[in-house]
Amino acid sequence: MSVVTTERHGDVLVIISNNPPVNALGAAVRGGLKAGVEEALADDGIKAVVIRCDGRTFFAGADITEFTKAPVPPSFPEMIETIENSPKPVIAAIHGTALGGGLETALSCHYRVAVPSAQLGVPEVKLGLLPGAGGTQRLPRVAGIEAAVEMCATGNPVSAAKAESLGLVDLVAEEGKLAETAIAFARECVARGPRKSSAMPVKGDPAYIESFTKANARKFRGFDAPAANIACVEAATRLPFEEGIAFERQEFMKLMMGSQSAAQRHIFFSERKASKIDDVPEDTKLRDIRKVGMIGAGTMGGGISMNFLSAGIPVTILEMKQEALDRGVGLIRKNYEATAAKGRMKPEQVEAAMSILTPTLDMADLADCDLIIEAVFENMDVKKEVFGKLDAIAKPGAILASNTSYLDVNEIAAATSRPQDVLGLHFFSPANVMKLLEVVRGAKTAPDVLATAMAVAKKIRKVAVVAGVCDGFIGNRMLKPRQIEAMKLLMEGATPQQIDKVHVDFGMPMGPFQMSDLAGVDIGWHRDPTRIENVRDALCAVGRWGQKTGKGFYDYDEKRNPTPSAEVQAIIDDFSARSGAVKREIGDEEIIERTLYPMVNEGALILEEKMAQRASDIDVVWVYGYGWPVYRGGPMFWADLEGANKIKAGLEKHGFAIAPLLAEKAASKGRFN
Ligand code: T1G
Repeated sequence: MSVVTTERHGDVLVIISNNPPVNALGAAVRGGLKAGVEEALADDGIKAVVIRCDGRTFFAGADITEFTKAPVPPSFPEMIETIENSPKPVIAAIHGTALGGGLETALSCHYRVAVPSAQLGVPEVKLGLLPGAGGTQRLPRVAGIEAAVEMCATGNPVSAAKAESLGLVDLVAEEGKLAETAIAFARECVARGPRKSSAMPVKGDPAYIESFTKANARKFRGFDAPAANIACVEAATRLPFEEGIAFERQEFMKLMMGSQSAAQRHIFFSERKASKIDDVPEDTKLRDIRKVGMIGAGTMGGGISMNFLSAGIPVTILEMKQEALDRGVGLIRKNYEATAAKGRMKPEQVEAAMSILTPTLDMADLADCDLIIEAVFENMDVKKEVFGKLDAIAKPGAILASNTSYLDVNEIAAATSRPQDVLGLHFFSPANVMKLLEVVRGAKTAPDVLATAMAVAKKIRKVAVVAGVCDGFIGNRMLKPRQIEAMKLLMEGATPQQIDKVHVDFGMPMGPFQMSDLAGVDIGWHRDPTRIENVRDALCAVGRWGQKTGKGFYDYDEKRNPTPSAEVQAIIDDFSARSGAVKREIGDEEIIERTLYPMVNEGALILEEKMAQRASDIDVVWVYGYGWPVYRGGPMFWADLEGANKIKAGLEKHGFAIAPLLAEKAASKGRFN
């Protein structure tokens, strides 16, 4: 059956796309829309046209999977021109998410009707692209310069109500009455006739573009696409429409041919691929997760709880002492209220979330929970004791999860009589903010438990990646060689600020030492200030525990701005002298070779040991868990661009043992992804 059909409703022809899952505008859909409009023009009995979609959403954009294939006509411009040049009014009926080429198709229509729940946006910038079907030229004419530059450069959608206020939507229909409302509205438009967006004057103040660009310079640092989007909108303010379209096309092709868009599209699909478990059928029956138990109301326990509360899932939170419990519950409320103060949450939503949080000091209150997560002190004996007790209390079939960041989940599971119900759920701090969730699969974790965990992750809006049981799972395991080498480079003459700058210039949000100060230099420290065996011990011994004490590898002012410390440099120099290391000038390239290449090497080992299902999963972990620049696609995608042979040579130069899989890729000029 054709993905696009037409229905005649009196003098209105309705063109319907049915191309699940998101009505992507692949060639068949474009062809169907063009043919539908031509059918309407050839029929004198038809006075107006409605374009709508079956399924969950209006067109969600071009079919991204087509980008790497030979183009199939009709092209977007051909389809868009057919619609816009129709002498009979064409109305877009929008529900779900009208995104990218979908919104551009709606903009080529003469009028737009949407239901209140609809979202309209041009998220191409998130794929390293820009709206390449006239969006950057029509939006400034229909919605105004301010909205256009914000929508194009950030990729954030607007609601139907906002769209109506902008003039992007002409009528908001009642939920469930979109089709009939659009048909009736189409009839009203017959007398008004077609209204071409491209013929409208650009509205708004071009000066806004410069202020917007300045205000977002930091956020767009390193990305190519935001600037290109802004340039296209700016072109619309001074060029005739057709010249603006030509400029847009030129800028679109530049981005499409660049590595950043390939990287960002890689992450788009990799994020979705990560949710699939290769050896667990997609139709595996899931366990019902209606109530969650949280053991530990500290920073992690509170943050983890918020994810479930925000998704409307009740949480019973357990602490040992009333004071700790009260502090934890208070911190959850404080975090919600801070979000509400920024306008990102309504006060009633805060109360709704808090109303389904049940604090307790009695583990027996977790007996009816379907999923119980522990976030207690990171010590194996403590965790085994907790799971032993849980085993006696939790109902049969409850999923028992540890939030451990590196401990052996199999050993924890062995402390229970139900290892098949045990796995790791490694949240990243702050747990209510960071998107990444490493789902750690124990040797005995049941397939339905794993599948349920992945489904719950999606429900609480996390990006989940399955990891095997090894020290540090995926992310922290790759972080380790980077931190070790960074410390060695200090002994050989590099400074913390030099190493951090190389990483920040690469696109990371911070370097190894800034990260250490943020997380806490004292993590894993033996806490004996008289035992000083390395730089870290020496820093901790003098209270340099990181940002939380106002000083770590750097000194911090009240706004937590870092400045290099002479005291730290003296400590480094002292250990360097004692280590016998020969101090020398160290170049940035060597820092990359000795801190990023070993991560790729570790990633290759992770793949060989099947601690990750696929290289793209490793990329997702680093983009969502550590801020690896999405325009570089993750460590393994970046390694493919660098070339395995270049990475192997760089590692050999510095005496690293080469992972067999990396050696294999180098020899065969193969790629990880
Ligand atoms: N093309 C192809 N496949 C797509 C797709 C697209 N545009 N969007 C989604 N999918 C697949 C996705 O891979 C997944 O596949 C399934 O649909 C469900 O998606 C010319 C150049 C619409 C908000 O950037 O933001 O138009 O894993 O899991 O969470 O100017 O999908 O099931 O096999 O994400 O409900 C611009 C991208 C394209 C929108 C729905 N459009 N999509 O989210 O489901 S470029 C976008 C999304 C463009 C023009 C330019 C989301 C969604 P599978 P999902 P969801």
